[in-house]
Amino acid sequence: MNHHCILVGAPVDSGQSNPGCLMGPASYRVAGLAETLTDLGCTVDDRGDVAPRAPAPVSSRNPAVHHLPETVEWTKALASAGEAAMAAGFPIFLGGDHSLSLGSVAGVAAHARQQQRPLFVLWLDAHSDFHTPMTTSSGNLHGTPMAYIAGLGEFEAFPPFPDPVPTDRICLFGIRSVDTDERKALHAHGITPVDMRELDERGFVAPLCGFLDQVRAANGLLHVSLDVDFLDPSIAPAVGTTVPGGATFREAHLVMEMLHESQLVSSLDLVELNPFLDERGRTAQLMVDLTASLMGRKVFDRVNRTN
Ligand code: 6HN
Ligand code: MN
Ligand code: MN
Ligand code: MN
Repeated sequence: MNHHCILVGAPVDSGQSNPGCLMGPASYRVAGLAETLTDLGCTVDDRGDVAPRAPAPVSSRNPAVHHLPETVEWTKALASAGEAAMAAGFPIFLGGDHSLSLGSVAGVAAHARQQQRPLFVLWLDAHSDFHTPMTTSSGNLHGTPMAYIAGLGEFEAFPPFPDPVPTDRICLFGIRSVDTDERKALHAHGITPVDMRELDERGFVAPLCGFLDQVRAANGLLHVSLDVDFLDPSIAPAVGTTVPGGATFREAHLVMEMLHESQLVSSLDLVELNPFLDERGRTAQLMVDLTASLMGRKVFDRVNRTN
């Protein structure tokens, strides 16, 4: 794992309808993300917030879709910022709603292609985000990045995804809200999310280890996209799309600690934080603490771990 962290602010608010995610990057900075990483021995390069170009007048054939031009420009700007950051270190994208991953993962994928390394994606989320602009009924484009990354479906004015990630390199983890059209598409493409039912039954360790083994065997790069709503709303209220029954405090930290021990993660999105909905900064603080666990913070150095 690269310990030169590149912070890429992505104050994207166009992919959903609950204003406030644009304050996300500022909230992470106030919560001390850079200082926390520095304390862990990382070096930190905060590149500030990405600024997209003025949107061109493009419209969707689906009348429900809103802010398509803005989201397309964010995608382009974040793809180039992301590719540059990958070349320099370990990018952490500070969202911003989840539509930012249309761009962040595009940049990461372009870098992976250049390095001739297979890219894997771990999607920690209540939702599968597997709509396309054609199938979304909410019109919220934050519900689409996973299909874009997999290269599936029509994405209208968006640039073609650089190097689509095959479905067997994608792990949707923590899922507990899937729309009808998403379910059909997931079935059609043979994707079985690791949903909360499976995690209840098998625990978090075995499914995650299985996926990490795949990444290791392929010498892959691993992008992790952490949506605030992966977490249970009782510990992470600052998100517009809360779904009950999410990961607990310890389950979420365990995932991050295991990711750290794997040494496989090469980039990270922190998405969907809406500071306007937070309670005394507790969700922002939790997201910073989870990032710290991913970067190696622990209470005790364990030796001889077997899994
Ligand atoms: N997220 N499936 C719902 C929709 O509006 O398409 C919710 C999407 C949530 C998006 O998790 O980033
Ligand atoms: Mn999401
Ligand atoms: Mn979500
Ligand atoms: Mn480390």
